[in-house]
Amino acid sequence: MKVLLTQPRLPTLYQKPKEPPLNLAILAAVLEKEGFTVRCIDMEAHSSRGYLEVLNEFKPHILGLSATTMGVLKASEMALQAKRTVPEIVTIIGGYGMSCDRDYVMGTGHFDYGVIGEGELTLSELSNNIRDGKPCEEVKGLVWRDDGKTIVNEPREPLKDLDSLPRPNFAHFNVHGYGKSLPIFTTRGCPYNCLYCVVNKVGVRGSRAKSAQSVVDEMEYYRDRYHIKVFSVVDDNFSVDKQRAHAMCDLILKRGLNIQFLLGQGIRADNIDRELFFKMKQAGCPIVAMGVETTNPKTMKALRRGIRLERIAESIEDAKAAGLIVKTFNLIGGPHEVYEDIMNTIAFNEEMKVDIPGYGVYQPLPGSDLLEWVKNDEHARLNPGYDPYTWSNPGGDIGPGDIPFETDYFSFEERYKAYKVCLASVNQHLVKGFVDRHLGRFGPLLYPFMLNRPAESMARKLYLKFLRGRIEPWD
Ligand code: B12
Ligand code: SF4
Repeated sequence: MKVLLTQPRLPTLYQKPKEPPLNLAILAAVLEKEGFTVRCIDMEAHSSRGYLEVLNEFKPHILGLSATTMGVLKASEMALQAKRTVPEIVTIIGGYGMSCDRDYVMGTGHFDYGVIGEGELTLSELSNNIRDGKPCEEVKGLVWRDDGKTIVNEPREPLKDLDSLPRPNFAHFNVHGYGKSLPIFTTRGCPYNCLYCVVNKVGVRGSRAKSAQSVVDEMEYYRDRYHIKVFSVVDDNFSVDKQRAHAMCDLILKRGLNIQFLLGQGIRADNIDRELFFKMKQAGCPIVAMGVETTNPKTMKALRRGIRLERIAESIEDAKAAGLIVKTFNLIGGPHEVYEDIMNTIAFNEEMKVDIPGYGVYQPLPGSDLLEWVKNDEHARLNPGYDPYTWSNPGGDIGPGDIPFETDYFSFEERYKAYKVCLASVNQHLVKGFVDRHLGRFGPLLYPFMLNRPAESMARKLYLKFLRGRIEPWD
């Protein structure tokens, strides 16, 4: 039986994907182990004609689509196209979009089944049942339609032993056509519960980890098979278990792997210490990202982050002392926050000499507690034009109408203004960082020539080009 796995293309910040998709690679490996003939097509890297060609030529019995919230509508179009091309095809949707809002997704009408949470076991059981002509009512983690109604089966327990999974199969992709790195997961889930985060919608709250040995074996395999030496860790919380993180670094060093691993997706600033930063740097980690999000203690509390700014500052200092490039995530306009707080956040990043400060607006995504907060707080209101299913930020920029919500104390206009100030500060910051790093003590002499709008944006472009592929595959 033939299965086609795919994900839609979206106009996002990222012009071209830098890495083949891990979600499709792991699902492909699981299905292959069960004896299915699998093909993958990553629409981020192919034209829609390519998709139709594959449908016509491969004629899959099952189509598995992966989508984030922003990808659901495109995925639905693709499911419809598939049904028109191969009428008997069974369409299955999985990923964050489905896990966060099953009614909306199943309501689009072109998916036969939806999978909530981790997909490996559910997709494999469902595909086996389809192949063997067995019913699907008992398959845990599955959502399906019956007579126009959405039926939700019993949830599936999260996988306990991540080491039992097969190695993701990247042979389905032109690995070298993407970039210089491959994505890898070493843990799943997160024990925290931040207001704006949907990570625990896939799986349950808490963290599970692969053993150090299995992670390092995987890296070694990819290095030998594809000559890939850079791995981006997509974990939500890489160092929840510090001992395991140490063991992983020790093993990389012991085997003399000579690889790099990037923690650009972020680690919790309080799940790490100076010793681990130094060890990570020694084992080949050049960059680490940490969430700052806000400098206002009341907002920090409302976001349920369970961390203080002082602790974040301490970790930034430790990471810098270890020689790591530090990137931060900062958000604009959380509960209680006003315009001046954002200026403080910029100042904090500058004082801490953060190498790559990143700023974004909050997205009250379906399924998130933030959306409930916006809907229920008497001082907050959603932008009537905001639709999470069509929201995108092509080129990494958003317009004044793209701010998802406002509060009485921080209006849409002020939020947009703050966003622009943040972006300008990032440009200045990157220019200064570049000049300081590469031109040493003579660098500051160049500030008067470089710190103006056109020079800054040119320098930012050059700087990001320089970084790309070296330390951060998707910045
Ligand atoms: C790497 C990554 C990216 C990469 C690559 C994404 C890709 N699809 O190839 C890049 C940088 C391109 C990217 C871009 C974006 N991302 Co992103 N990304 C991630 C990240 C860190 C890891 C994804 C991953 O590979 N996980 C490992 C795999 C194995 O897990 P998984 O994808 O969840 O898949 C499992 C299940 O979901 C399920 N499943 C998934 N697909 C399918 C399909 C079927 C048929 C079945 C049965 C099951 C199934 O089974 C899988 C195995 O268990 C996640 C956060 C995270 N830790 O997961 C955010 C995350 C997915 N991204 C997110 C967002 C918002 C974006 C952007 C919109 C950012 C932007 N502003 O531009 C874009 C949109 C991209 C798109 N095409 O939709 C959000 C999604 C939120 C949501 N509600 O949808 C997340 C959750 C981050 C967050 N905390 O908010 N992203
Ligand atoms: S710590 Fe990070 S991954 Fe965990 S809930 Fe908070 S934002 Fe999400």
